[in-house]
Amino acid sequence: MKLIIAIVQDEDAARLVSNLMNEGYSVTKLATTGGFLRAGNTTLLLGVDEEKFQGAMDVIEKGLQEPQADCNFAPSPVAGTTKAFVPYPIEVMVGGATVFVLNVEQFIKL
Ligand code: 2BA
Repeated sequence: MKLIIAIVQDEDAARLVSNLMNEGYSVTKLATTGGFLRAGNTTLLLGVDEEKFQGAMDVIEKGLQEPQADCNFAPSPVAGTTKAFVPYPIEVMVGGATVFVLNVEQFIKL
């Protein structure tokens, strides 16, 4: 079994969850925050059997927006303090997904 951890845009999350559920995958949706932009994103957790792994990845890939350049405001710590942040504009690629795939040692339901 594999654990897919997919960090996606909030805008893609509802569609991805629906598509995955419709295809018979179990999924957990977490509200998360990116460390760089400090903006909300969504992390999906899927435990899938080996033979269903590629199918799950295909559903995720098909449901994503194309990554595109976007101007965001990245917070930068004010010199001398760790508490105050001043946003500055930066162009980053938005969309797509960051996916980690882990081998699952045990899958237990109690
Ligand atoms: P954030 O950390 O908020 O990063 C958002 C986007 O900002 C990144 O998109 C990337 O395009 C840009 N970015 C990140 N760090 C940067 C830096 N030091 N300098 C310039 N630009 C930078 P993605 O790479 O697609 O990542 C989207 C989100 O996925 C990230 O949000 C973070 O929540 C997660 N992520 C990406 N790589 C990760 C990793 N290696 N470990 C854990 N989470 C990761």
